[in-house]
This record gives sequence, C-alpha cells and structure tokens, in this order.
Amino acid sequence: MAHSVRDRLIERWHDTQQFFKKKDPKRLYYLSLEFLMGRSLSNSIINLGVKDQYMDALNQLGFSFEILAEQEGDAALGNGGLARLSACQMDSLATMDFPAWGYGLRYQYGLFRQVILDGFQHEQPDYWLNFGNPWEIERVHVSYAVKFYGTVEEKHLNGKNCKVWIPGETVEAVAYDNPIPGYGTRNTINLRLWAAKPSGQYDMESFGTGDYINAIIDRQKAETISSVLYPDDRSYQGKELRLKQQYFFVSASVQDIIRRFKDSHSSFDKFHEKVALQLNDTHPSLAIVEVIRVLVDEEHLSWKEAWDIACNIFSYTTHTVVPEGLEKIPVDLLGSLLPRHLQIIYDINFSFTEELKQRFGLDYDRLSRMSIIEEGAVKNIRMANLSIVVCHNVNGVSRAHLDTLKSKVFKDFYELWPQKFHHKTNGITQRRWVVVSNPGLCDLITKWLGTDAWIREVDLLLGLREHVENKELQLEWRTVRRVNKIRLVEFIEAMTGMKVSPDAMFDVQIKRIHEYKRQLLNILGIIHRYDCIKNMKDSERKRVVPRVCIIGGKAAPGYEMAKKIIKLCHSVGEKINSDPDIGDLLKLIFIPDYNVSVAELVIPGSDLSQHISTAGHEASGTGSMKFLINGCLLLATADGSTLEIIDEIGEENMFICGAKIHEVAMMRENGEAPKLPLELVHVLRMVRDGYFGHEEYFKPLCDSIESAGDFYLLGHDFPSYLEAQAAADKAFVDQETWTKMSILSTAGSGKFSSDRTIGDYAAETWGIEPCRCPF
Ligand code: 26M
Repeated sequence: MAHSVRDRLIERWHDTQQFFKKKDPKRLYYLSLEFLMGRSLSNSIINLGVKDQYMDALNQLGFSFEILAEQEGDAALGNGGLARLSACQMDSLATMDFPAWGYGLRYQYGLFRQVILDGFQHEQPDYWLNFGNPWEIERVHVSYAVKFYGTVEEKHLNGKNCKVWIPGETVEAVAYDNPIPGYGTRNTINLRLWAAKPSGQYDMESFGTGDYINAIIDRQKAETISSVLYPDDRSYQGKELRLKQQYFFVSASVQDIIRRFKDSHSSFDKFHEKVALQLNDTHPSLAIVEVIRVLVDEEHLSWKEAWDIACNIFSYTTHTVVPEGLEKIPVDLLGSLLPRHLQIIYDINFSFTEELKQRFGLDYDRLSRMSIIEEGAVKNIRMANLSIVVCHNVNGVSRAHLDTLKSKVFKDFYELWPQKFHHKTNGITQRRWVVVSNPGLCDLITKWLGTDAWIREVDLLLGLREHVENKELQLEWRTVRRVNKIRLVEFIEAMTGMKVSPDAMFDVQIKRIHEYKRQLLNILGIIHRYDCIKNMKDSERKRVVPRVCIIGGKAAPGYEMAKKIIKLCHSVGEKINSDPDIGDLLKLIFIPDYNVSVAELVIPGSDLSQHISTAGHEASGTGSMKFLINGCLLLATADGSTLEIIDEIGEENMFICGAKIHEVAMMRENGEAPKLPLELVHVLRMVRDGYFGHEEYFKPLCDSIESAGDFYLLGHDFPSYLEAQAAADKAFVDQETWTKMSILSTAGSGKFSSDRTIGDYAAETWGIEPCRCPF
C-alpha cells in the first residue's frame, strides 16, 4: 500500500518541481537540524484526497485500514517542540502552495526509544530504517562534496589577494527526497535530507594489506556524521561531531541552492529576489558563513556584494527564553574544523564592532556583551549574535516570547536594531492534528459547519460558536469524545496492563520532561489529591470526581533530575493504583515512549491537559494548541502562547493558575524565598519519609524546592494550582457546561493553525507568493 501511495506522491512531486522550475518564483529554503514527521501513510492518503478509495480497496482485500496504519513506525528525526514545529510548517507550506523546500539531516538513528524498567528510563536505539523507508527517494546522482579541516593560504590571483582553503578531509552528501503533499492541492513539496557517505575522490593508494583495510575503515567513518540525532534539547556541549553535522548539512544545502539558482541565472544580481533562507534556531546558522564564503572565495564576488546578499536572504527564528540556552561553539573547535569560516566570522565581527563603536562610543561592557566572540578561559562563538547581526529578521515564537527577547535575552540588539525583531506565534497543522488523528471530530465539525473548507481555511471553525447551545451538537460532541476515550482506555491497557474507567476525567500532561515544565508540580498535586481522598469520610468520597492522570515524555539521557521525575511518577503511580481504598477515584499512568503517533492517539481522548511551565520559561508551547483544537480543556500557567489562547477563547473557558511573568521576575529579583504552603510541605514530607520508597533517590527533587531556592516556584504556585484543579473538577461535574467549553475551545483555536503562522512568515519575512501547480 505504501508503495502505491508513494507512486501518486512522486507524480505530484515531480509535476510540482517542474512547475516551480518553469515559473522560477522566489523560493523559501527552510533549514532545520530536526524534523519530527511521525507516520506518513494516513497523512499522505488524506492530503492526496484518496482515503476513501484506499479504504474500499483494503476492505475488499480483507484488511482494516486502521490496523494497517498502526504498523508504521514514526520518523523521529527530532527531539520535541522545535522539531514538530518544522513538520507542521512543512505541511502548511505545501498546502498553501508556497514554493518551498525543507533541508535536514537523514539520521540513521532517530530519537531514542524510551523503555521503562522498574520505573527507570532506559534508552534504546531507534534504528528506524531497518525495513526500508518507502517515503524517501534516494538520489544517488544528487550529491556534493563537503570539506573539513585543513589550512587557509593567502594567494595572489588576477591582481587580488585571495584566501584559499586547502581542506584535509572530504565527505560526500547524498540527497534523500521526501515528498510532502499539500491538502486540497496538487502541490507536493520536497524535504531533502542529507546522508553522509565516503567520498569518491578518496586517495586509495595502499602499500600493504593493513593499509588497504585501514583505508576502507577510514572511509567508512564518514558515515558517522549522519548516524545519530543528539537527544538533548537544552544544553550545548561543544562536541565536534555535532558541529560536523551542522556544517555537513549546511554545506550540502547551500551548494544545492546555489546550483539550482545558477541553472537559470548567469549572475548573482537576482539572488536575493529568488532565495529566502530560514534558520530554525541557530543550529543551521553556519549557513550564513558558508554563503559568504562561497560567494567570495568561489564565485569571486566582493565582500560587500556577498555581505549584502547574506543580509537580504537570511531570517532566523529563536526558540529559547533563557540566555544560557543560546548556542555557543568553542573558537578552537571551529578553527580546527573550519579554518576559513573562522576567519570570516572574525571579519564579520570586526565590521560589526566598528559599527557599534560608531554608534555607542567605547562602551566596553556593551561591546563585550554584543560581540560575536565571547572572551574568557575558553573563547566561544555566540551563534545567536552572529545570526542577529546578519539576518534581516529575528522572530520569536509567541508575543510573550518577543517581549522577553526585547527586554532580556537580546536587549542590546533590540536597542540597536528594533526593526529586526518580530514574532510569529507558533501553530500546528489541523490536517494531522484533527483530520488524521481525530476523524470522528473532523466529520462532526464538517457536518455542523456544512463544509469541510475549514481544513484549508481554519478560521471557519469560528462558525461552531453559533451552535454551542444546540443540544444535538452537544450530544454528538460528547459521543465522539467518548469513543476517543474508549480507544485511549484500550491503548492504556495494552501499554500498561491497567484498566481505567472512561467515566473518569482524563487529565494529561505529555511533553519532554524538563524541570521548567513542572511535571513535578503535577505529581505533587496528585499526591495531595491522593492524601485528601485517603482522609475522607465515605460521604465525602461520593463527591470526588474520578481522575485518570496521564503523564508521558522522554528525559534527555544525561538529565538526572528529569529521570528522577519519571521514577517518582512510577513510584507514586504504583502506590495509588494498587491502593484498594482509592479504586477508580484516582489513577496515575505513565505512558512510555511518548512520540508523535502516541500523541495522535492520546490527545483526542483527553478531557483536560496541563501546560504549567513557570511563567517566562516556555517560549511558546505547541502541545496546548493540539489539545485545544481537539476540544480538550487547558489547565495552564500564563506563559508563552497560552496568553494568546486566553485572548482567543477567554479565561472563563480555561483553568489558569500560577504567578504571572512579571511576578516571577520580581520574586527572582528580590531573591525572596517565601514560606512554602503547608499542603506542599506535607506532600514533600511523604516523599522524604519514603512513603513511595527510594527516599534517597528522590531527595534532590525535594531539595530543589525546600533547600535550593525553589527556582521554578513550585511553592508559590502550588495553592493556585490546586485551586485550578478544583475548578476543573467542579466544571466536569456539569457535563453540559464542560461540553460547551470544549466546543468553544475548538471554535476559538483557528489562530493556532500553522497556516496562519506560515501566511505571516510568507508576507512579512520571506516575501514569497503561492505558486499553484495546475491539477
Ligand atoms: C542542543 C544541543 C545539541 C543538539 C541539539 C540541541 C537542541 C535541540 C533542540 C536544543 C534545543 C532544541 O529544541 C528546543 C525546543 O524544542 N524549543 C521549543 O520550541 C518550540 C517551538 O517553537 C516552542 O513551542 C517551545 O516553547 C520551545 O521550548
């Protein structure tokens, strides 16, 4: 089946590329080290508009489509938010007919699989290409040499001084093309992923068997460059392999882009009118340096010409909130791997610091803060500074994030170039997150809107507001959600052996495990709930709203605190779930190996979802948007994109808690360590006393709140968190009110489609126009 779908994809993909070539519009190149595509089968047949035909054909052959579709593994070439965002944006780019390309790395090992043994996370390799990948087309003839190491020599050529890089190592980049079909259009764009292969031009002269064997083994080592995705989404460790990955992918992509441009242009005069390059965070920011290097050293443009081109074509989106989250590369490392690039970075920095001196005088503090080079025991290159200096546009991922960029992270740069700073609030694609993953709700929405046009024009969802009081809609809405819950019940039983009741409120927190995302706050809240129920009289218990608490997410392999949180979740779950005193009133389930396809199943079956980062720490957050559009209510802090969600659907349709962003800032400035609320002290006492076992192992978690300053403010937010939870219970008892809130969540979610995000980028940042291939 995949191969027959692939044939359809290839036809359209081919026609689209031909059409773009003929029209030669300005193209967008989206550069990202990570794409979390998930499964492709369902998404492809839906976007191609052939789902019914395939379902029929399969039925005739005696297969069930749902069961077949579940056999597919995820393409997990990314960590979390940033990586799934690139996948959603590719879907929108294709659907909206934009002449766009994605570029990335074809890792042989995707994000590790999470296996839980005795409550502890273990990482297992994700060798995802084992059985072949029907969604890619290997392009053996599309390959480029990528060079590393070596020296730079000064040469005199045609009366000019030139820098010549004499590299020490060459690796071949081979293209693998992944068609991305748009919905309701013939357009099918390309995601080109590069794989590393030994270079053809290798010197294979051997002087004996040993040399020969070693020469072959050496060649083989080239492949390590694209072998494994780094599984950490927070810290930059200055590893050579990671830098090699970044440059490998950037160099191949830039060569490909320049070759395509030169196919139809004889000079670079129009380059900036035909090319826009988008950097998904700073990970691909060496592309800036590479473009300048190629234009100056290989195409012999002047520095000024190359500089102007680079400034015109690059834009950059940052996904970070804290200054420590910004990428740095040790100067020595870069100098040894890419000596010519280091020179260019110094040249850029020289002109930039001269400009700064002109503008601000000899303000050395400012100069050292803004310099691309960080001085110190180890000298580093600040990739964000490099990106801001060159890019014409720097985007944050939510309105609140932009405020933080202006006032903190990039304050100095904002003072210098206020016009560069913007935000494009993130979004998610309603194709994957409703049409593919929640067909029941999809049909219901279409029925009540009287059209399926919302799948391309998401603002039409607003039309649901008119019907919110309609009893028939409310009943159908509840029925669809109930069916999804039962599917989730079955999944939970298959994964964990636990039978949970679909009558309970399904309360879900699924995302990467991070201290700032505060899964710990959730678990401590659950312990509190458990303790309350234990101490209740029978008459009080009757009023308790039954809950199934679901937590899922991976911890970076080296992130000890995150791993402790996973273990705590299991230990608490074991205690609660086996307590006969509690029964169906409370359950705590950890869903192992959370990924895109697990999310597709869990989200449609959830009642309540939690997004409770300490205010000021989540740049945007996109999980919340997937829950929102599926009619799941949000319990959230006023952080990242949640503030904009409040604007769209109203605080009365959500459960908001916790300190506000400015309050967090104030508490931190005052260095206040306020007294912890009694309920929290009590709950921590239970953990410390070994109520859930492993008291030594959990001690650092308790300490982080009680003796290490409670940086993430669990103490401050605990009471209001419990209030929000109580408000959710109260609302859930009245199913009619709950259903209305749910309908209004879906109705108001339109702004959070990646179609809106991409439309804004196209108009305000990239300057590209749709280029629609005729059917
Ligand atoms: C770092 C070092 C080495 C290798 C990889 C990394 C790295 C990889 C991913 C660092 C950060 C990475 O991702 C950060 C991320 O996912 N940020 C999230 O981006 C989302 C999309 O904009 C936002 O919604 C989230 O708020 C933000 O946390």
